[in-house]
Amino acid sequence: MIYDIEFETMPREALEAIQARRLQATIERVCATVPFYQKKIAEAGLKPTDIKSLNDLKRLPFTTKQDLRDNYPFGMFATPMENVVRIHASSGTTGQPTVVGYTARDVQTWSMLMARSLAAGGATRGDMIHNAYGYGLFTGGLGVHYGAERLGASVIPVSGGNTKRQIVIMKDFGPTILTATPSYTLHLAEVAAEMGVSFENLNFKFGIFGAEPWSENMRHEIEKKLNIVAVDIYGLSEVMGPGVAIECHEAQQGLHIFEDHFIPEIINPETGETLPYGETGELVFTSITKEAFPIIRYRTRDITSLNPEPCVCGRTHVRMNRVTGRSDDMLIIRGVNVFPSQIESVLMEMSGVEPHYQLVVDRVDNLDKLTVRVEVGEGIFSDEVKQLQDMERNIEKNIKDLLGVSAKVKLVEPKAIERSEGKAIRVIDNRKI
Ligand code: DLL
Repeated sequence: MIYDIEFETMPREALEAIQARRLQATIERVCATVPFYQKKIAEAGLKPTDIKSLNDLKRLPFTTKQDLRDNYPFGMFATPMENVVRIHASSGTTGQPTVVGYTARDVQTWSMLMARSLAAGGATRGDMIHNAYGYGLFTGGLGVHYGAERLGASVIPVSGGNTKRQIVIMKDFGPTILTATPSYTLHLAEVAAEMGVSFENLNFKFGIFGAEPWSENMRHEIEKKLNIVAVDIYGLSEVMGPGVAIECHEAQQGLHIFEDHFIPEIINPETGETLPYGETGELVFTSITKEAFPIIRYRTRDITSLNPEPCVCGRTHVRMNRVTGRSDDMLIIRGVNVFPSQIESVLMEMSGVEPHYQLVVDRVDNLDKLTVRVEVGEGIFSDEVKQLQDMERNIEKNIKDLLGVSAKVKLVEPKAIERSEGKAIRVIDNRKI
């Protein structure tokens, strides 16, 4: 179902006219209210009135995570605090968190975009949504929650954690849609199995998963284990939260970006040059309707490409391909660039391997050493040592053949890798310490 048929299927020309108008208004606004933008845009030799068309976007300076940190906590807000009704913050695993604010109208816009997203992912008014994204400063829980209510679905605000109780709720309430991170979803599946609950007997039809990179093979694994159709949802606190882009369940092939609210660009991360559709690079967003926390050409660090092909679902908004990783998560192992999701793809191709893994990078004698720890099923772990070793060598060979990087694979017993209730920690890089 398309929630907002007028805007989601708008002809490109009309959409671009709206974007240009909203962009102009946003630039005028930030130059009038945010000293950071005022200064930066003036330094680039521009006046707000110079931004007349979408082509002028490229003339504007980028905004980086560092800029947000420099203006911590509220320096980037474009409205007095009395108009701010909600505050969220990114997790800030590396350095200071980023703090973002919303006016009442921003919360309404976000709810509407989340209602669009949930509908694209298969939800309708009649559905019951089991929302296992964390509630709190993280945008996942409340983002889905408000969208579900806006759509008119019933939402169970279960949040992350208390996993056994979640399974009981699934059994007793019969929710039809699951929203969670892909890694927590796998943990839910595992705990359900331990409790003797089969997803075949639950009511789930669709799952809407995101907040961390996951591979196509992981999607197949989840769809098989949960007996559902799984779609990918993308977003980030700095731009809004979840609901910046979503896959439609009809195609399951790339995420439609809600371009009437956000203008995407792909740039070469080294040169800053804007790349054409189809080329892979860093995703950059400009928000064009936000009031409290507008953001101009924000460098997300997420690596992907844009696909302008028409989609079977009828939406005219451009699609971004699955995010393969963040440029700052990219591991450079003896000069070879590898993303955790590429390793994940190789692992998920192997039979007997479970979707729980961790990459450990060390530097020994000035050489990078990558160890891939991956779980295998109970039956396999109790097999003979020789068989396990053969399997390890086999995976190492596939990683080398497909990604060109040498890794040491260590098969570990079930549950050896810590489970996450939110975003999984996939990489332990001991080189930085
Ligand atoms: O993760 C918002 C969100 C909540 C998205 C729930 C989807 C579902 P942050 O905590 O600010 O916001 O983290 C944003 O997470 O820049 C990406 O690196 C990563 N990310 C988010 N969604 C995806 C996805 C939320 N579908 C950062 N695939 C982003 C890959 C994702 N990475």
